[in-house]
Amino acid sequence: MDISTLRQRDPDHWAMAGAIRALTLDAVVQANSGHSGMPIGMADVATVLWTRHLRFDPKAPDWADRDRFILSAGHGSMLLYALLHLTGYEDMTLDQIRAFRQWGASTAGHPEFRHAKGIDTTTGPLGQGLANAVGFAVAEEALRARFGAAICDHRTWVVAGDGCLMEGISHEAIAMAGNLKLGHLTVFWDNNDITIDGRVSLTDSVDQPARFAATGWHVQSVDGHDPTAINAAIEAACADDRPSMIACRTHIALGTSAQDTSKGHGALTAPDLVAAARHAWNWPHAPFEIPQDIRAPWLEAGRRGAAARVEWEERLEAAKGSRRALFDRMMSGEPPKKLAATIRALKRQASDSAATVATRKSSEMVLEVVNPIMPETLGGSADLTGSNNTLTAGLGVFSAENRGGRYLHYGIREHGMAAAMNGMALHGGVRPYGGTFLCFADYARPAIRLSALMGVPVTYVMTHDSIGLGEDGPTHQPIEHLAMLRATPNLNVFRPADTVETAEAWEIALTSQTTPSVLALSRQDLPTLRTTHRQANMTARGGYVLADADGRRQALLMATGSEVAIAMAARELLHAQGIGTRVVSMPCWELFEAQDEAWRRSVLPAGPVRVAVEAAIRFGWDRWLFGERGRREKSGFVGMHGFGASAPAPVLYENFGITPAAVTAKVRDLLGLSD
Ligand SMILES: Cc1ncc(C[n+]2csc(CCOP(=O)(O)OP(=O)(O)O)c2C)c(N)n1
Ligand SMILES: [Mg+2]
Repeated sequence: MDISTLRQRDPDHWAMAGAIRALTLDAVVQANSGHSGMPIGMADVATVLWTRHLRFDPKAPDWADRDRFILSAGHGSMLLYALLHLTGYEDMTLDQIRAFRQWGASTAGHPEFRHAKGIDTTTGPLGQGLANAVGFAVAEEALRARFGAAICDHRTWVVAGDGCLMEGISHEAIAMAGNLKLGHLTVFWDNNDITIDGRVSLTDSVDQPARFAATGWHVQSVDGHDPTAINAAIEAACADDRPSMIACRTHIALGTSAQDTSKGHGALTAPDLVAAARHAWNWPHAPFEIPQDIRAPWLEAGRRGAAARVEWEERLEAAKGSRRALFDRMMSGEPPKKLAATIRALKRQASDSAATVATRKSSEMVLEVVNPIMPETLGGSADLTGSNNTLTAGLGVFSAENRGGRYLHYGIREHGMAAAMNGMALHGGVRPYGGTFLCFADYARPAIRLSALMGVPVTYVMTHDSIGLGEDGPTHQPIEHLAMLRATPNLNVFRPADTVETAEAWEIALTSQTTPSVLALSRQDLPTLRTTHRQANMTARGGYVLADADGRRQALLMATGSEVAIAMAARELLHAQGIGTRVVSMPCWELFEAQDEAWRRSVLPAGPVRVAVEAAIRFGWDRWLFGERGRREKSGFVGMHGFGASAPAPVLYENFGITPAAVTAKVRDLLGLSD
């Protein structure tokens, strides 16, 4: 690639793109780490998009109807930071760019949601941003269907690298987008033929344009350094009603001695390389200096969207009362006021009827009353609708033909579903929930982690939560999954024992603003244990006394979900033997941990022997088997010690020794009583 030809082809464009390249080089040199090559290679595409097409207003960065720009190739974070700075986002100061990758700076190694305005999602784990974008585009379509194009009509743009497209999640994402005909979604593929280990051909010979075309996308290929061609491709993408992929042939680390090599991927810091690159780019300015005549058109680009934003505000202002109020409430993420009363009514009814019901069914009962009063919910399942009980009457199916539908058939794509739900939640205005089997949390794990890291209120409906699912056997029986999920910071893992706790867990999930939730739900029927109605949401306490000891308290049983009933039966047996036993239901460890110590001590007082009962591995239970401040209580665990097996559930519980009799024996043993 002859740099001087590029420089002369469109000098004004070249200078503006040069500002991105120079800021990238300077920030990486300053940090002595980072990724120089990708922003340098994609600077031309980004310049054309941000100066001519992207609908945004740095003065109103939260504008609901703005376009979303997703840097799926998150290692190229300086591309985004440079764009935000150049176009005038107030919190993306030059000082922040100078502090690239340093403690406390908003300019983290990879873009992090909430660090600065204009960072619409956290990226870095390759492929996630691309799949988030599917969710953004779904949310946009859903809100447009509800509120009309006058209120919601924007686009989602993605920059994806070779890595994003190689990751398996990309296939789930593009297949969903193609099937759903998400025409407001455009992906720029940074087709530079380089990854860390070398040329892409080392590992991959996929015909990417053909792959996208095969999944229903509109596909174009352009020279990624030709602003005219890029512009024409963007216009064609906007004119097509399919999602668009623009393969941008680019040169990683363009104009440096590392160009077109994997060396160009990482931090370019060698002084001679840096000096030579600046010379080749014709960028004589001091580090971090953007001359006024180059900054001015960038700031002008940043002002392009202001008029559209003001017009949009006027249209929103003109929208009639209740519609306007609903839009505002949905965008705020606040649940409707009616939610609390609705949940309470269901709890009362569940306590009164005291039915025996699987908690996956309880969850459906909750959704049946919640979905009609929360038009923001977007439900779905990864092809397990009838098992996850996630579809309620009247939701309608979201599809290419029906944007008003509120249920997504995600297909067998747990990872894509989870990442898309992140995108929906990040977009705002919708509240996603999606189902699969708890065991397949593994397939969704990278995106669940990002829900937690970003703090977005996605709800994972994960049924078939133990060996209690029975005959499907050990491949389907989660054993270590609760521990994995509980180990994840900022994730509420609920394992409710009955319909009442399920309703309470849903209430917390649906009111959460910054914490995602997992609902671990049983396949098998469970008795109602909360038979006396209590207004208070006891699940919000994380753990509470379900039934106290008769007489002197000698034993304390802790359990979750389906095993709470086993603990209650053990309590009966122990009481018959004169052993006073308290049962503590612990539907959410994270919320229990968040209570003050006084609450935890009152629920789990020192003294009695402790036994935890859960049809999963012990990992993590020691936190509760020990007393507060590490005091050792006499304690034991009744649960799983290895993988499950294929057999009817009662047979499994019997053979794996998770029974009232086994709990009783454990307590007696701890008390030093012989059988
Ligand atoms: C899931 C995941 N795996 C591995 C990495 C580490 N990683 C960061 S960038 C990269 C190479 C990506 O290649 P490409 O997308 O072509 O980026 P380019 O080298 O062109 O900038 C890898 C393997 C990652 N960030 N995420
Ligand atoms: Mg590459």
